[in-house]
Amino acid sequence: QTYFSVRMRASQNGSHEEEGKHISGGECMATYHDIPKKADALLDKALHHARGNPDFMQITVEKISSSIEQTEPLSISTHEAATAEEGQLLAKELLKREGVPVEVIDNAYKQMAENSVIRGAMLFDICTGQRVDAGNDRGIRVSRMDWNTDNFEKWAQHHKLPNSPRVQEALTLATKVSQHPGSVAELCWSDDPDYVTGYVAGKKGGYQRITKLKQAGDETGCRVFFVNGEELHSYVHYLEKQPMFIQW
Ligand code: PML
Repeated sequence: QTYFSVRMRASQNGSHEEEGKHISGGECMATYHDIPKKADALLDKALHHARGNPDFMQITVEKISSSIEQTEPLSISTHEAATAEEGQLLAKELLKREGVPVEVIDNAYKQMAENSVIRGAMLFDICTGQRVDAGNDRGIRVSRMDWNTDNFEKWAQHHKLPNSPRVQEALTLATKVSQHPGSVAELCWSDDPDYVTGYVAGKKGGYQRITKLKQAGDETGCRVFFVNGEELHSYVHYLEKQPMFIQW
């Protein structure tokens, strides 16, 4: 079976050349037959985003020639946080438990405060504490992963969780990232001003949701990967190019 990577990005005041204000992005993989349906779902996501109406939208469809890996989703847990401060304290604690040194966590938060609008993920090396991706506002975009929706819905029902495409996407990404031996932990919360739940993901604790990591109305999101002394080129190649299906 041949699959295609289908991805979307949407922005305001953007173009092919200019990035503009990031509104939305999305990833999936489709058979030739399913390309229209999957592309339409991504377009729908771009058109109905709480960050605003995009005026530039791009859908890229690309045939996948490497073989597709398959893996089970990370285990999931949810921690209730009454306030964003409480949630952030817990996030730092969970990152420590995954093996990220405190100084490295502190440095990541410092850099986050300095570069608030990064579209992809920032990478930090846990040995040096340094940011190791190109260091610009682009970051690294994880691509070529998907989780069949029927299978996800069964999984969600079994775990008594809402059938949310947002959880489906985030858990798909977190699972792919954590599969790499060099990945230590991920910290993420949405740039959607209406969505305050985020997570810490890692090999020990799985996908650990925290119900409040920021104030409602805040459009600043975060996605950080903590990595362990990896050969960066092959690590980034894995994130961007290795196709992966999640199957429960
Ligand atoms: C996003 O929407 O950009 C990330 C959402 C992360 C949390 C999803 C969840 O588990 O509720």
